[in-house]
Amino acid sequence: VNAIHLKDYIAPSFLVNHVDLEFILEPKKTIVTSWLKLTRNPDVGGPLVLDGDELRLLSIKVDGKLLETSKYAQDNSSLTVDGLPDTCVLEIKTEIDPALNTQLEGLYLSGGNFCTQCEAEGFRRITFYPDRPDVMATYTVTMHADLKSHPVLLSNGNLIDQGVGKNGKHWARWHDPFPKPCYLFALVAGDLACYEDSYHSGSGQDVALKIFVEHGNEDKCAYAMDALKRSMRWDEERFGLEYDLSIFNIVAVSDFNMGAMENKSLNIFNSKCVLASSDTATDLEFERIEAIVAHEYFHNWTGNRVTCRDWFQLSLKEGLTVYRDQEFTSDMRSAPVKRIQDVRTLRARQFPEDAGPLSHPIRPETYIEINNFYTATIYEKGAEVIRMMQEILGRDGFRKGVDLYFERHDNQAVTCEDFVVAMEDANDVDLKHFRLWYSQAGTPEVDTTWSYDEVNKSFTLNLTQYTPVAHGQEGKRPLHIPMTVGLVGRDGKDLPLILEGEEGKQGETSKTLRFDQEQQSFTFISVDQCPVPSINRNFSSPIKLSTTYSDDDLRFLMENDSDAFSRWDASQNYATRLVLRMVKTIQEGTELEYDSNYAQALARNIADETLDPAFLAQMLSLPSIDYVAEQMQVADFAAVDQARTFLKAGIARELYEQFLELYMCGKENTAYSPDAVSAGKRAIRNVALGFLGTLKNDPKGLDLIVGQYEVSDNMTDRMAALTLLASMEGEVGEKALKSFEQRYSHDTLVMDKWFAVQAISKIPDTLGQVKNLLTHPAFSYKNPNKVRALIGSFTGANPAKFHADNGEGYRFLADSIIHLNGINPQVASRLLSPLGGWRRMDGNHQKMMKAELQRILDTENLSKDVFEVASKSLA
Ligand code: BAL
Ligand code: ZN
Repeated sequence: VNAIHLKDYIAPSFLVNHVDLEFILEPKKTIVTSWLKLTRNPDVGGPLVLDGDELRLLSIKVDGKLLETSKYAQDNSSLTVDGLPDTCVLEIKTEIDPALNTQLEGLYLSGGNFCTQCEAEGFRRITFYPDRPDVMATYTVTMHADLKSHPVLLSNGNLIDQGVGKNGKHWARWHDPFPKPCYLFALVAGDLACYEDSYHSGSGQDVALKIFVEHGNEDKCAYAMDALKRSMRWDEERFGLEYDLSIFNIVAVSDFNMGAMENKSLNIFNSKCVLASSDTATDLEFERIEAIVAHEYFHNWTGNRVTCRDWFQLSLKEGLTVYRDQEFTSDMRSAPVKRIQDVRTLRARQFPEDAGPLSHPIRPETYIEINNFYTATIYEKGAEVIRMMQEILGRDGFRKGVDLYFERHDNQAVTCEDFVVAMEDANDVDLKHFRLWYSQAGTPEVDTTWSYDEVNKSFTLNLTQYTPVAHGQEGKRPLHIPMTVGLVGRDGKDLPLILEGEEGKQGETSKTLRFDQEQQSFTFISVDQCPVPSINRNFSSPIKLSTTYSDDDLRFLMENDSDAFSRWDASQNYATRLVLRMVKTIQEGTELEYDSNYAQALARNIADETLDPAFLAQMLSLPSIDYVAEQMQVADFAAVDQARTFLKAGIARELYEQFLELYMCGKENTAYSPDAVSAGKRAIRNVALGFLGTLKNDPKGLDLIVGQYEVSDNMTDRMAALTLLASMEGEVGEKALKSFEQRYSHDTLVMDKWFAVQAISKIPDTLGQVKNLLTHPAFSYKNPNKVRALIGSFTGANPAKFHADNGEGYRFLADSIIHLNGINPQVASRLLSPLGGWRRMDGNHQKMMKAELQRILDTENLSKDVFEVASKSLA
């Protein structure tokens, strides 16, 4: 298996000026003809090499003349044509079988409809082509299909012609005037309903907006459409970026590897990320739909108009676009709550990745299968790196940099370096040291100590940074870390900050320090009392912070920090500390003791009526089992689960009345609305219900949960209750699950939730239940959503069960991956990561996990996707 290296990049030998494509669409036999207008790249010699995967070549012509077989050579991944003139039209006819395509890359069928997924390298499964993002061309696409079964025919750009043909066929021709790489090509042919609206841009252009869905789902499109219109407006206002065509289409399909895809003017979405109604989607799903619709729309500029030179630059478009969608959500909803959610995700997914065998920088240097690099590092850490630049340059400086980036690079395929240079040039700054974030993997660990000088009234903060050796990368260097700090005085208010050497400056209350050496001290002067420092406010840098806070300091910050993120983080920090102390007690075999100080600090937050309910819900949410276990040298998931449950029940007992009151007072009589304020109120009520639900033998709590399940008028509340019930043994849980199944058996997306809730259940034999569900008629290995809901939820979101001492969880995951390898390698490989965490387990668990990884590697016909992740995990 060959690895591909960034250092080997060479420009393409031929450029494609224009592509004409014709599709004769039949499920089992689709004929694709392409006419490529080629020009030799004057800088590069060599033959034309086209990529191709599982294609049947029918014929090749050059300028209309059939090419003799001696003039080209084909192997199972490429077609090489030598001796071409410097400019010519190459005509290639191929045959493909969309019905057989279970990988869901290239052209495939979902529910009888044709659709495509070409990023990263799916276009080579449609026709022979230089399948690389630095080859950009305009496209004209003609589709022929059966009129009755496939009345809707869509591709990128504008519809320029259409007609009815013979034998019940019809055809349509689309033209996309913007040059694009082939990964942004899309085609849809199917029987779909259309939900329409329109948008009037700031400069007066009208854009027709259409969302295509399976018939019967038209009533679940309104929220996505509204999110789209708000995204379009926001991008004009925040970044001065307007849409550039008069039509924008979204198509929702049930079988999709990713969340969605930003194909030029024809976004294709996993239906999970479009369809929502109060009865079928939770508040978090509404929020996710809003974010993903925005994300794909924002790609029109950051990704499509300016794209990536090669796939090592993936974070150029993904990190930047995630940053943009995060900012959008912050503006639409609560900024602190959004920041907290994003940091939770980063800590849950990216930090472990960066500490594990698949650690890679946001601009990787090598890969075997690019599909394995659509990672939390490329996306979420990539967004953090962009956010740090905005922290360093200020909002206006950052905007100037973005403007210059588009001025220079519109319609080009560029690199991360080009983006950073635009930031530097627009602001006249040097980001030389900052660039290290692009090439150095691993999460920096920052140790802090501090001292207060009573006599000189000065406060000194000492920072030390260290990045652990990550897999395959040694010799880490100190990074340029923008570290935002504040000093909180005894009365809970921020003190003015004046750095030594900056006397005479007006004291701000938050300051971003430039921390760029291994060790650095910062002294603040005129500090008239001993403060508690608030460090890495708003998570100004993606680091792990280690501090010498006392429990009292953490409680103080939990109640006083003016920075909402740091206030929440103090709560997480404190709870993590308590759980870890209890884990030790469990491991030592002594009796657990409950410490009520934490609950009392929470109680004072509950009593603070100025707090936003959505924020309070975050304050009251304990760190996850995974997060706590991540802080241990040797992870002990069972003990963490036990300790966390003990803490949660203790808090529930102590604050019983407060939780009851939160629950009762938050009750609203108005009809469901998915807006952020209403969602925040539901969130706090459901957090309160979750605490009450931990109390065994509390009939009142149980009544509330059962009652909520039965009477709620929305999926958020119903699902919150069902989640609690599904973890209860016996009739009460079974009854609720049965009723849910009956109620929603017609709705495949809601059934995903039904599978997932059983996979994360705490009942004794969760795995047995999951295995039984594999034979449920609604489950299918061919549908990625189903696989993720059932198998992925068990292996990825139920750590205490997955790591069961008998190794059954590991065996189940390996069996699933081996089976899925032959169906959909991308889905199989993404399921693998829990097994990669073996280094953090005890010897017995390590042995079992490694044996399963080895069993996967020994499988015949292993895909590149699974091979890469399994072999790196074991190495
Ligand atoms: N480009 C793949 C899907 C996304 O990140 O939008
Ligand atoms: Zn994206």
